Amino acid sequence: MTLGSIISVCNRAIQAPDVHANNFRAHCLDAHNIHPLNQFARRKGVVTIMVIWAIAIASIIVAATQILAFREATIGRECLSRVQARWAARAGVETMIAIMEWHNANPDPDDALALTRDLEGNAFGEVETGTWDIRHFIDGQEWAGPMDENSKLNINVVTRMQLLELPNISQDIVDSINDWRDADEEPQQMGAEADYYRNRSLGYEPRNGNFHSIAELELVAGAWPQYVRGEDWNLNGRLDPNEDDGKRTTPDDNANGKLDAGWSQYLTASTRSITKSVSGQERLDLRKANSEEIISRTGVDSTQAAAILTYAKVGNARMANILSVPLSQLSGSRNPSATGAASANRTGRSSAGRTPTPTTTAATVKNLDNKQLGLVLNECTLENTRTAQVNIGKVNLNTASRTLLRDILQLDTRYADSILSRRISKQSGLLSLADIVDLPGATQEQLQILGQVADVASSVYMISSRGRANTSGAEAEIVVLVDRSESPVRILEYREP
Ligand SMILES: [Ca+2]
Ligand SMILES: [Ca+2]
Ligand SMILES: [Ca+2]
Ligand SMILES: [Ca+2]
Repeated sequence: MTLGSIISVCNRAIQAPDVHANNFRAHCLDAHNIHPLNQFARRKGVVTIMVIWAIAIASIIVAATQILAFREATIGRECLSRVQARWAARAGVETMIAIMEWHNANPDPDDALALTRDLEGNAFGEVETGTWDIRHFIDGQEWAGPMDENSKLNINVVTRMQLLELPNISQDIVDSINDWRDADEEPQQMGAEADYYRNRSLGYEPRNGNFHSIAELELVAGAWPQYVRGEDWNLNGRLDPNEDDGKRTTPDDNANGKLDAGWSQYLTASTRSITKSVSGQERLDLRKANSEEIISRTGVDSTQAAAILTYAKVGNARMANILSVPLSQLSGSRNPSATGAASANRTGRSSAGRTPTPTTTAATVKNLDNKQLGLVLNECTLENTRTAQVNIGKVNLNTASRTLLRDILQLDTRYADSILSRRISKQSGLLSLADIVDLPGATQEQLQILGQVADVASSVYMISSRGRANTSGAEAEIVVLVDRSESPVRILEYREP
């Protein structure tokens, strides 16, 4: 054996265990089907999937957070806009009330329209973040400023004949309205008292007293909301988009750009009698006053004051009679109302036999001149606090509509038109009812009608203030009913439709 052969055998002998080991390892790996490269790739794949999932989940979380944050930001902006619009509307309301307060503190008996003009002049205004606008409809025409509720007739004194002049009304509804407000439980001919409502399980009965709101009228049998509200579905005195789009949305309107507010444009339940005179003093109660007080407040002479005092002692004495009957004739009457004025009161029509025959002493009494008559009407009162009609406001002839005067109060057309012409021609408006006694058509009968239901001042206003945010244009509305007959001005009703 050569040296080379010996070395070769030794090398094989040395390498033999590794070969066996490698063979064994290969055998084991084969036995478990494990390959080192595959194992590494598999681990890498798992990690990759986990990373992708993590990224996906993180993306979803980020996206959801962004959407949430965006929505919250949007909601926040909308809330802010609504708050800005609401406070702009509120600023409008406060402005109107402040103007009323100022006029209460600074009354001007020589300008009956001063308050109306100031309210109109400030009907549109702005604050830092928004604007307000206040408007209303009367007789199909839109006006700036709050609605004068005294431009309407108070439903608690409206007569049967006047009710029958309302559109869409019928005898049975008129009777039911009377049953609702009269104290008894006796149904009128076609009316409805408690039994009617009980039998229909309506859950309410007639008030048997004065209406508290115009919406209460809708509880009366047959007085459907479409009659009471007409197109003014939310009773805010304004023409809203749904009230001028025909049948597309409730109510069913005629889409003519004008508001037809049904009975609510002629009737109100809110007006109060005004205890203060236009000069800002408490009205003088003629039933309790003495001669000196009457002379100093109205400028009448002592004979006239005595005649007024004599008349005021008559049980049914009314300012309407002082307006419509000359003092020389009035003072000779024991009770002018009993002779004919009382029947005029019931029907608004009768004039026969109203004027009593003057007595010998009454002939010496001078009739009131226009200025004296105006002061007696404006500064004094004969309101009977024991009647159900106490504290009910009168129609302000400075703001009443032509339709109300002609169609509902049924004044002579010529007389109604002459009243409207005079109030337009006088920049200061009608200062007292004495301003309408010398007009064409001013008969005693017509003056009786007006003397009972009309005056030249207003107590209650409905402020419909719409606020608008500057940034987004968002809108909010506040409707407030206020009574300015006393200071501070009182809020009778507040709503945010
Ligand atoms: Ca009744
Ligand atoms: Ca409306
Ligand atoms: Ca409509
Ligand atoms: Ca209309």
